[in-house]
Amino acid sequence: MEIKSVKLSVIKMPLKAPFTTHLGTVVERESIIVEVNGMDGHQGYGEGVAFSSPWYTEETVQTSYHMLKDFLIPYLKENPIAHPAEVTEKFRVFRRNQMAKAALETALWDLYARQENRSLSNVLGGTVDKIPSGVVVATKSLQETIQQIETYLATGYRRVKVKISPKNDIQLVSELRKRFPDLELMADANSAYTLKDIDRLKALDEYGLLMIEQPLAYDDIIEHSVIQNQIKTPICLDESIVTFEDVYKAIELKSCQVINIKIGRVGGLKTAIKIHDYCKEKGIPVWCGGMIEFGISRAHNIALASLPGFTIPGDISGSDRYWEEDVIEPEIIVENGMIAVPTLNGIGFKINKKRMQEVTVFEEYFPFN
Ligand code: OSB
Ligand code: MG
Repeated sequence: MEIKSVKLSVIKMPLKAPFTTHLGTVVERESIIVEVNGMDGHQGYGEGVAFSSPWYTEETVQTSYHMLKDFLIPYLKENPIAHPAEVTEKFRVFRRNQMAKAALETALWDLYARQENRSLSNVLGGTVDKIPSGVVVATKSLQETIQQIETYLATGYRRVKVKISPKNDIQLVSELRKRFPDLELMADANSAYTLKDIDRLKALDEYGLLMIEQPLAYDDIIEHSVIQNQIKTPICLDESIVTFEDVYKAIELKSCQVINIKIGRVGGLKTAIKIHDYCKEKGIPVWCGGMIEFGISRAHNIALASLPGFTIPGDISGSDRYWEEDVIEPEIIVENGMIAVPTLNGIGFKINKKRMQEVTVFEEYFPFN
């Protein structure tokens, strides 16, 4: 792949409404958009999904920018690749920094697919032409949560996820069950519990949740197996899965029955697919997680979620879930609870140049000659 230059753009946009977990509230999203320019005139796009502060993982927008500018882009310049599947192995010389790596790796996949005149879904091995869409409701009050769920159900979303902690869990889940007895409902704890809370987690077994996501520490695998052994509701791991080896350990130890795959958290599409393939072989269902992202990352998620092991609706909602106006066109839309997998080349969306300009706070070019 002959590369002419890479461009990094830091963009910033307010969310339509605050997104609240027990760890804090997100009101504004800052991201790095990576544009890779091929010698042949094609472009590929990727999106860094680290947040402005390290509340979800240790990376931030600033650490990602530093990694991209000072290590990953110079390394790619000095070590040309023939195919995007080579990038992950090459980047192993730099430890971790998964989201920074994924931002550049995903842009190279998009560029490659466009150069091949194929959709990214086709290049990755996608097998479906539409994917089911789930939505996350993360508000401060029960009242707001109920209102939002009603709105999203009316627009067709198939599955709802709420955020729980020992402060709201039983009350929230039992109220929602009364209101929405048949709803495909799941709960994400973002590490709000410890082993001492086992009784609270056992009590949640009564409400027919699809799964409980990441109840224990963000870096735990062993104690999740202790909990999973004592509750019926499947545990899904999110934060604990940062590498393929983490998946191997979690499955061997029976720490979970489901895995949430986020391209950024695992360092790119290559590892995401490796995890998907392994989970499929082991009979572990996977779904695609979300990062309150813009359209570029959303488009990569759609392509990934078109692979056959993604049997559970992911946190892939429409552009209008979070944004007044997204940075891609057309925007991502949910129809009857489904999102169409694009058939156009690459990620299948164009950059909305006008919107990009409005939200860009900083940009920088890195020529390869
Ligand atoms: O834990 O899945 C999570 C958003 C930001 C950080 C972590 C998580 C989330 C979500 C997905 O819950 C939200 C979305 O993108 O719709
Ligand atoms: Mg989660």
